[in-house]
Amino acid sequence: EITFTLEQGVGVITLNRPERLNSFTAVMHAELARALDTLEAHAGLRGVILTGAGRGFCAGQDLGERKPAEDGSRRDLSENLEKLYKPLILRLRALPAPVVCVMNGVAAGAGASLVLACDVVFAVESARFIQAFSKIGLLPDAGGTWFLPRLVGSARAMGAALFGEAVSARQAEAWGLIWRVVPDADLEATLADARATLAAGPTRAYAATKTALHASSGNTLAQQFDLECALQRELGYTDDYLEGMRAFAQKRAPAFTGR
Ligand code: LHQ
Repeated sequence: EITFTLEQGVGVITLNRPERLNSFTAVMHAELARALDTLEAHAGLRGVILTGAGRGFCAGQDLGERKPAEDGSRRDLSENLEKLYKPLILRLRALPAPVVCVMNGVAAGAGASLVLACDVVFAVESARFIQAFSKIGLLPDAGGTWFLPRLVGSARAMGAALFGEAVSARQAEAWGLIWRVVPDADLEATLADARATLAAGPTRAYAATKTALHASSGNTLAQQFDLECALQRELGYTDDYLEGMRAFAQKRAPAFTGR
């Protein structure tokens, strides 16, 4: 239910259940977990791209798979969240390389949370976000209540979460929910560019940047300085820093190796 490639250090995960707008099933979660095993074990990892097949990115939990039993009995939803969604989101956040989402269409429910867990998000103009949870009597999960207020502030987070109206890609860009909107026709080119950028990037600097930016919301300014010092000290010894400085002096583009 996904396709996964890993070339030149860049993993590309494509959610691939287009007839159900790539909504999450237990099988899809298992396949994603296996892809993450591979990515985590790859010493030369330089980035990951997440996208979807067809007209949707991800419509959240497959509601067919999680519906209440026919006899009306209730069920514990936390198990699914704890065992499947929590490791997925935390593992993506912890990867020592950028995770770029190329959002090819609508993201709803936990699908929207998945987008927001990525480090950089490009979205095609026709894409939209739907905090679909309230429509089925739930709260935003899979990290949604953590990501939303941090990205757009509590007023917008509340409005989007409570009323569940679609937020267009343009609106999402204007709010700072995503990095950039691209024309629908540029989907493939955006993916190819992201792939090339990640494959040629200063991967250790990227990883340190990701670590520091993610840590900032829980740190004081003084603690963040300490973290920057520790990370910059390490980067000062990398091949890529040496190469970056040489390239600057020689007025040429750097050829980073990710080391
Ligand atoms: C779907 C789905 C879907 C199955 C579209 N499942 N088939 C929840 C519970 C348990 C524990 C953990 O956490 C969660 C977290 C969650 O993610 S809750 C939120 C779940 N997601 C939703 O409520 C979104 C449901 N989908 C929609 O509202 C719409 O499909 C959107 C607005 C995403 C797209 O609308 P349209 O572009 O009009 O497409 P469509 O509705 O016609 O969908 C196309 C097909 O995909 C359709 O099937 P059909 O056989 O009629 O062609 C849908 O039934 C199916 N589909 N989402 N989540």
